[in-house]
This record gives sequence, structure tokens and C-alpha cells, in this order.
Amino acid sequence: MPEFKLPENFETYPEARKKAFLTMKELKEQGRRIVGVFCTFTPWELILAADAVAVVLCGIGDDNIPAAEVRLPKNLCPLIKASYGAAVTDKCPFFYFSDMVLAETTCDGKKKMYELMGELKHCHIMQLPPGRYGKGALEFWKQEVISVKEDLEQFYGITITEQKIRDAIHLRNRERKAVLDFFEVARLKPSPITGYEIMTVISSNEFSPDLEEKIAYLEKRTAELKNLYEREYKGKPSRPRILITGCPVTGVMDKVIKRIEEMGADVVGYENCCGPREKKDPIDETKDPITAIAEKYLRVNCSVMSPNPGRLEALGTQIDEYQVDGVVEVLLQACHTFAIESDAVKTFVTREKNIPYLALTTDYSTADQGQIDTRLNAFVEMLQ
Ligand code: BJ8
Repeated sequence: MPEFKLPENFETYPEARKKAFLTMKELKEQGRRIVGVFCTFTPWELILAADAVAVVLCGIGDDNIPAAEVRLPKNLCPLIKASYGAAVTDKCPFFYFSDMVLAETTCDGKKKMYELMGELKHCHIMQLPPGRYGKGALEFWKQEVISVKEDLEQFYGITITEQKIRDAIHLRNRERKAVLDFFEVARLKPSPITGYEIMTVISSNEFSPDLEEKIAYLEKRTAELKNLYEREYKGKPSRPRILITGCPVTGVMDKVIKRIEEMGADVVGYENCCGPREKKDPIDETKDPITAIAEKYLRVNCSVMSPNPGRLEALGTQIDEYQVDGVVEVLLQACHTFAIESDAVKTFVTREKNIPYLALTTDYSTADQGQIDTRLNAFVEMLQ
């Protein structure tokens, strides 16, 4: 069995991170392939078809940001700085043990950061077309999907067969359904699970190398929660129900999500990449698999796409389905695409859906916690 070294400063790491390092080390020692990813546009099916495990590399803490700011500007999105900082300091077990990184040209900050990350590890960068409706966008993107397949084959010295891709699509569609059903438990009123717990379950399962195990766990948990609702929640009054939209929130869970729930409201849904955004949209299993993969990922409703009307449609559906009373938009500092879209989101939420909206611009530090608390408190009070 091959031996893989831990980083030199391993002993200084907090317990949770040590545990994650040891799990990843074990995977490597079992001979598993590991590919780091960042974004919802990434075709995970190809990674699965290469018999590799996909691990998410998005940084969620502010401890490695100073190391990132040695080369990156201070006024950059905290997600980008935290991701690069964790990689460059060897503090992210998922980056450390990844064989390669599968990245994408979404926002300008990320795509330029990947150039620096490429100095540390092989980064395959998918070129995303700037819009999904442009002439030739799908054909261009399809070629990018093919180039991912070819790079995985070359990097690992393997052949990815069409059958392997079809099997991966089928398994991932089943996983999507299990994750979606779990998210949708919070459509029950009152919700038998907090938004904080939802995200804890989703993110702790994200790195599960065994998708069958993950699906089984989520199905069991969903059934348990539905039973719990029937026994203890049904017919009881509901607290105000809040939907989160905007940038990914895994780096501000304690700062925003936990605080909303401590103040007396329930976070029932996420209209962002932490939520069911892409889970609602399975890959067509009847088509040529590469075309089906390209079509599916080009439909992701991210603000980096121009125009991006699908996001408002999805937001409207989620507001109705989850019986939402108010929307909180989380904008990570210096995220221009979501910040610009927030004006349209506010107008849609307040004028078309007739419910209150609050935008919070924040980063991964705790410096603005007092200010965030004041604004959230006023918002929750207004809903009560
Ligand atoms: S599909 S949301 S995961 S790009 S890094 S855009 S917050 S400035 S993360 Fe994203 Fe893919 Fe879109 Fe989803 Fe803004 Fe920060 Fe850029 Fe970000």
C-alpha cells in the first residue's frame, strides 16, 4: 500500500481538519483518485466515470486569507481568497490530496486565481461561454466537456467509455433526487429541520466517496424527518419562513444562517449553489451522454451568465413551493455579478412576490457581526 505524507505543520491543525486529512490520506492509500472541484458547472459525472472522487475546494474560513493576500488583492471575494489561501498553505486536506483540480472560468476573480493555483497543481480550466443563449454556446461548451474527458484520460492513463459515463449519469441522477427530497422536507410547514442542520447534513455528506452510501443515508434521514413532522410538528404554528439567495453561504453559516434561526425565524430553503439549484434539473439519460452533460450544466442559473433569467424563475417557484415569508440575499464582498443582479432580485421579490427582501454584503470575518445582527433582527421582527 502506498504511503502518503501529511503536511509538515499537521500537528498544529484543529481536530476537525486533522480528521479530514486522515480520511483523505486513507482514500489515497486505498489507491483512490481524487479530483478537486469548485463550481456547480463542473461535470462531476466525468470524474465519477474516471473512478475518481470529486471533492469541493471552496474555502469557508478566514484563517488562510492573510496568506492569500500576499498575492491576491484585499478587495476580492472571500471565497476566492480563502480557497487559494488554504491551498497555498497546505491547510486544505482536499486540495492537498487532490491529484488535479477541475476549475472553470466563471467570475473574473476565480479564473485569475486559478492561474496562481495552477502553479501548485495541475488545474484543468474549463472555458465557460459568457451566456447560454449565444450562437454556438452549446457547441463550444460541449467541446470543453470533451476536453475534460480527454484530460482525465491522459492524466490518469485510462479510457473513459461511453458506458462508464452513462452509469455515472444514472448514479448522479439518483443522488440528485435523494438530495432534492432531503431539501424539500423543509417545504413542510412548520419545517421539522432547521436551515442550519440542512446545510450541516448536506456539507458533511458532500465528501462521501461512496454515493450509494450517501443516497441511502439521505433517504433514511428524509423518511425520519417526515415521520417527525407527522408526530410533532403538523398543525403547529410556524415561525417566519426565510429563503436564502445570492452567493454560496458555507463560509457564513454561523454569521448569518444560525443567527436568523436564533432570532426566531426558520431558514427553509437556499436559492443558491448550496441549495437544490442544480438538483432539480437531472441529466437526460436518453441522449448522447456528452451532449446531455453539456446541455445540463449550461442551464445552471448562475449570475456569471448573461443574461440569466432562469434565476428569477427558479426563485419564484421556490418562494411558492416553500411558502416563504421573506428573502435574505447574501452577497460576498466584491462579488460583482451577484451584487448587480441583486437589484432585479429585490424588485422581483418585493413587487412580484410581494414579500420583504434584505440584502447583506459581508465577508468571512466576524468584524461586521454586530451590524449584521442589527439588520437581521429588524428583518425578523418585521416578519413576526
Ligand atoms: S455556479 S455561484 S459555485 S460560480 S467566487 S461568483 S461568490 S465573486 S461562487 Fe459560484 Fe459556480 Fe456560480 Fe455557483 Fe461571486 Fe465569489 Fe465569484 Fe462566487
